[in-house]
Amino acid sequence: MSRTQPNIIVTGTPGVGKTTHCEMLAERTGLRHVSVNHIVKDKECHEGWDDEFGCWIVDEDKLLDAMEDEAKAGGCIIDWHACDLFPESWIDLVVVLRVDSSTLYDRLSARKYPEAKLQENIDSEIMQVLLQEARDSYDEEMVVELQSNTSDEMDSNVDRIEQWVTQWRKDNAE
Ligand code: DAT
Repeated sequence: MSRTQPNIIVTGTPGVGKTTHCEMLAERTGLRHVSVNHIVKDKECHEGWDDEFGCWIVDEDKLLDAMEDEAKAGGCIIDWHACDLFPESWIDLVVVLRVDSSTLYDRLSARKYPEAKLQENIDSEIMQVLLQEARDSYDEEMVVELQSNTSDEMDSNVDRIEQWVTQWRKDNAE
């Protein structure tokens, strides 16, 4: 069965602006903001807490099971710092948000990240880890890289994705 609403992944290093973008997009498009962090926690799709990295150790099979019905129904804006685990058939667009390292440093310091975690995330952003993961996992036409340093950039990103959703709906109307 084909979806009547698209599924979008908004991904990137922690602090790039995923949650902020997803909330604005959900408001503008009527699609649902699906926070994978919340699902991992609420539906216990994990094998415990990793003290060193300060995050859940995700059980990907459980997570995919927990998300399958919602993804198949369509209309999800999936908010997560990884994208390679989702089957390509679930996804219509992958947005990778990017940010300059000094801006990222300020945002993660404001979150009081421990130094090692902060540095690891900045290195990951500089090395484009998430962009590469997206390009390796999805058709290149599905992946868009957008800058997220300023509110102007955020506004223009949200406009652009909203336009994409409008077009998708036209193209997929019955
Ligand atoms: P993420 O969900 O990727 O961890 P977030 O949405 O929580 O990121 O944003 C982290 C902080 O940075 C938050 O205080 C909002 C701010 N921010 C995000 N994107 C921004 C942008 N493009 N311009 C200005 N501030 C931004």
